[in-house]
Amino acid sequence: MKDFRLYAITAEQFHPGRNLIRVMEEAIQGGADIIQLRDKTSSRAEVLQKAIALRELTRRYGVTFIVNDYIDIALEADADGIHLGQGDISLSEARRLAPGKMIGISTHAIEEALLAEAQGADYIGVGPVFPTQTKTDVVAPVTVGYVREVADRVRIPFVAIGGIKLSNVDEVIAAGADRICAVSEIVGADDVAGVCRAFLAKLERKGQTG
Ligand code: 3NM
Repeated sequence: MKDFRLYAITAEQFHPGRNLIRVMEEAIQGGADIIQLRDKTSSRAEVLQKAIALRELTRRYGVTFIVNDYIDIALEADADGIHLGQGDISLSEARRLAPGKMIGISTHAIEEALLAEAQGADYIGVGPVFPTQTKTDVVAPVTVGYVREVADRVRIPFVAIGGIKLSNVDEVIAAGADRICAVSEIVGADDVAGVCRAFLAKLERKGQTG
């Protein structure tokens, strides 16, 4: 798996009137190094069309491309990987259907994180760290305490997610997160690239101070 630090996820409701591909290109130009297509409202045909366009964009920049939920679309668009929720098909079933693809899974408790690791996930999502309006079906915030526990006990890569803003990311990083995902803070920004650069500067500062 190609490692990553700043994970950006599509959420078109936060940039009405702005083109999806253009917004994600700005995120990449700001340093986002993994892009996920997450679209729970469009038709399958529309999701496929967006996946093909994002595949072309991410390939041009050498950035990892993940599709949420749709394994068939991930395969058809030749994405690098798929992202699963706890209610989706199992990791082993996903592996069988999509051999060779990177597989990530959202986790909301340490038991889920350890299970995902034992079952061979390539990475896990850890969240929602803070309250979020972006994902409506999530459990209560897991808090930075869960980030710290995962940092201590899980050896596979993890990405902290949920309500993460430039204003609160420092405490997430201090809790042990080396990889961050922010959705509304990135795609809803006036200066998408600038917000990405600011997140990366904070992550890099941590790297320098140990
Ligand atoms: N997954 P924002 S929270 C897509 O906890 C997603 O698994 C989550 O959006 C999880 O950065 C979330 O706008 C939404 O709060 C994060």
